[in-house]
Amino acid sequence: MRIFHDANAARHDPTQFFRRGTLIAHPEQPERYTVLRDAVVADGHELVQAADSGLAPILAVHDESYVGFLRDIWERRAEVPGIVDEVLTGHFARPQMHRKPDGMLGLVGYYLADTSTPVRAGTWDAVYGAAQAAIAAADAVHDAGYAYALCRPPGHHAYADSAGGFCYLNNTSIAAERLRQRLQGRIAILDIDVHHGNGTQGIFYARRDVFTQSIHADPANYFPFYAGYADETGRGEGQGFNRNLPLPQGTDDATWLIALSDALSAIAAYQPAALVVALGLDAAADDPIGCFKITRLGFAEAAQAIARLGVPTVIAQEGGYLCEALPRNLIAFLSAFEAARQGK
Ligand code: SP5
Ligand code: ZN
Repeated sequence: MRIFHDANAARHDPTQFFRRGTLIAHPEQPERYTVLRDAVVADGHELVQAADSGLAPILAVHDESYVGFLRDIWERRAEVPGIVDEVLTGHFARPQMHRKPDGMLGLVGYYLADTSTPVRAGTWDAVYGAAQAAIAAADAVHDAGYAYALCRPPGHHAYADSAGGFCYLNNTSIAAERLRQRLQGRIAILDIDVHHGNGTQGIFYARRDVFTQSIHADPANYFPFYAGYADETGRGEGQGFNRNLPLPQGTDDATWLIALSDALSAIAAYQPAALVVALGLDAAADDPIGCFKITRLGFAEAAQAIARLGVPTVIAQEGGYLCEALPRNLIAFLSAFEAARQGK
């Protein structure tokens, strides 16, 4: 399978984040990229540096001033008094506080939704590269039928105008919108990261031309808490085109695969021109921040079932944190997907 990546992925290097009163090591480490890259290369997949398609496909999903903020904030950090190694904020805008300030100090709390998304020296280059990997994979499915985007940092918690949950640009959504424009057809997104794809839901919530579904841990007591419930089904003309399948913490392969099969039936009924799989591997049993018990076999079965839809598919990397199973689960997923497509 072709693996689209950008060599700048490792340049985003968050060190710590503030979790319930304590600073802990940041789980979204550069090694996630190198471990996954080395594993796919060792398994014989073809590594391709993503072409640079510029800002236009990013701006097709994201707010222009938000993207400008992400691109420029490191260079303009002198405007945020006291910043040394990273731009991070302890103040946050809330929905009822709807004034957008002019100054950078206020803007950091307007655009960054939590303390998991610092901006450091290499952040923009990595974030931009991750989006380009998603775009390049979308452009590749025309002839290949499927491709994998090794996106880092991940994207599905990023809304049109905010970063959060380790995410800055919504790579999955950027790929979906790119496919929609290129194919002039309806696009389905299937998010199997253990966390609800709240940014992706938000981006497409009022649209029916992109059908979003997410299978994840019940947000009642799990990140992202404020979205991801089963009664969130879309708005306006998008009513009925968002679907959440929350599952209890501790969910195992059997339960997860039943929910997956339910989601796949809905995709088949929608008859999309293409599919984007938001592939979080943090549903894995030994993931350090996950809460499901998905095994390597579970990921392989999921890949096989998804592949059997026979729809052109972009697989975009979302979460999945450093542990022994991380590279093994990616290889299992990609191999099973490819084998099912090639009728093996
Ligand atoms: C893309 C993605 O998977 N984002 C996840 C964001 C989760 N944010 C909450 C993290 C809580 C981290 N707990 C760390 C425990 C380390 N031992
Ligand atoms: Zn996740």
